[in-house]
Amino acid sequence: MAELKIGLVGTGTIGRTHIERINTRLQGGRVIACADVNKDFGKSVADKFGIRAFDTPEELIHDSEIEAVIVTAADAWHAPFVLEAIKAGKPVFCEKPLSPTPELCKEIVEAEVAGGKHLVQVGFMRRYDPGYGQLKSLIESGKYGAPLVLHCCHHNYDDGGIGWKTPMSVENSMIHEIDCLRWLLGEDYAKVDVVFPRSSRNAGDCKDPQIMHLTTKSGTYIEVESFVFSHYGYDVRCEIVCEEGVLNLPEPPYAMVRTNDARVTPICHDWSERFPEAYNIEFQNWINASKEGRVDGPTAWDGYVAQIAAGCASKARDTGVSVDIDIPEMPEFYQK
Ligand code: ISE
Repeated sequence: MAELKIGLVGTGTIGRTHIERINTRLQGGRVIACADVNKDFGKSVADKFGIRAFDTPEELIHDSEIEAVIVTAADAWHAPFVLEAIKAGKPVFCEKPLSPTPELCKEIVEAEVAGGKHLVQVGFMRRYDPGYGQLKSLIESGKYGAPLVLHCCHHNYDDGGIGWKTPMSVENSMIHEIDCLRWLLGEDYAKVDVVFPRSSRNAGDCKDPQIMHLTTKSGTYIEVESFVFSHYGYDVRCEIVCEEGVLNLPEPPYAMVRTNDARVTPICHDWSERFPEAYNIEFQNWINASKEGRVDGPTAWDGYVAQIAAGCASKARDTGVSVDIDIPEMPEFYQK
């Protein structure tokens, strides 16, 4: 089968890692072109990878040579480019979030449903992490009974360099847990609140850490601790207390070194070091499914629902009270 000809829109860090990943490590697809709202920058990235440059993302999306689109532009640009790809009838992979606002996610859902073709996949890559996959199989085996409480933590080394703001802990960081835990547990959320413990002296004007509490419709209780300026490493943990057992997300298998009166086991520095396998599997699946005209990853509906929950979490954070999460009924189009 011929290689899927992919065009990438938004040539920032994550976009460039996806070009590199697809063109050097994966099979069946090739990023043959890119574009950026900053035309000259997009051109410099195209030159670096030896691929075609387009003057505008819209021209790339509608070009007849491009068979599928990846959107890795800044968050606010996701919806316009995804809608354009739907208009062009092309499979489109959009980095998370589908859009920062639930209203625009809804517009994407409506456009996809109206077009009658499954085209949109959202980049919630934790669903492809083998560790989370093991947790899902263990839950679904039923061997340990129902999940009752989840203790999760999502620590970044220090994202201050990119102008981190207090709302981003929910909207940019814990959005991963919002999607992944809903997928893991197989149910929607009922309510959320967010609290601020004492803030770290390293967090500048930001409230950091932040703790988000989610309750699912069946009453499973989740706490997620986000600590962006952790100043020690990239650390993602998930412990699931079930009726007859406790399940823990596996940690990356680094060797322990005995040195200088200490036992030392490294911790990853950032997401690219922690989740490379998840990204590889995610994109290989996306390429394979796109060639067969399918979407078998997180859908536009998942992106929309995650954004509704994130919107409620943001409201809870800003008002200091718990917020009910109302999820509309899933259209038949998305029911498997
Ligand atoms: C970033 O955008 C990511 O997606 C990372 O996975 C997350 O850990 C980080 O907090 C976000 O800023």
